[in-house]
Amino acid sequence: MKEWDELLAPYKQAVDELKVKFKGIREQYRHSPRHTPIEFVTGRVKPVSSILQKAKRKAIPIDQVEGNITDIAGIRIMCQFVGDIDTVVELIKIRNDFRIVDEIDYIKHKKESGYRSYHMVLEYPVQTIDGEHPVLVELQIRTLAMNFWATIEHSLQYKYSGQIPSHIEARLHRAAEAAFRLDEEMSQIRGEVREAQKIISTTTDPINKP
Ligand code: 0O2
Repeated sequence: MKEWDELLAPYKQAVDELKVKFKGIREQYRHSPRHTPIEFVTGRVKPVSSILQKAKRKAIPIDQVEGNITDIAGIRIMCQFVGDIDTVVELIKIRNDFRIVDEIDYIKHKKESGYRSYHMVLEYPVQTIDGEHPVLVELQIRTLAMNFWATIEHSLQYKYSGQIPSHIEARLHRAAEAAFRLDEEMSQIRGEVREAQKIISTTTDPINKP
């Protein structure tokens, strides 16, 4: 079996390249009068300890993690509004620099924990000195409110080693619903928010100043 550094190198390259590409989409919107559906982009390669834990939990032999663990490379795209998620999904679907191999809508079908996000698994061709090396990348698209909830819940999962006490779990469920209501409320006043943001960007951006 390859050394971890060697195995993870193309995943790191995929994350670096995709971050540049998705940030590029955001920049293109910034230079157009249209609202940008992408607020910010993050990415990471899963730490070896987490890969080993997941492989153990899913009974995947270590030499078969590639192809069986789909989130070794992960990209997260955060959006202001729920409707922006559909726009990002459409933007992803018209691209031809990767292939979509799986799609899971955890927004329409939230997870039992209360987790919401739109997941896609991409097969991304990394160009290496030995030729093309396709790797799987998990793309998570979510609103800022969904991201806030998922980040907090993730740290609690970590703190309690996956066994969150039931009274905290119940509060997390209520918090997930509150985050969803916040997204719904914001969507209702989306037009107002966008107009305000347009005014701010034209008065604070020196390029657009008269
Ligand atoms: P990390 O630290 O985010 O990298 P699973 O069996 O559910 O663990 P699976 O079947 O590979 O994972 O896919 P799934 O359900 O799409 O989950 C993959 C990732 O989605 C997780 O990665 C999380 O990032 C996110 N996610 C899924 N469910 C939840 C949830 O209930 N709460 C939070 N906070 N995030 C979730 P990892 O492996 O947890 O690691």
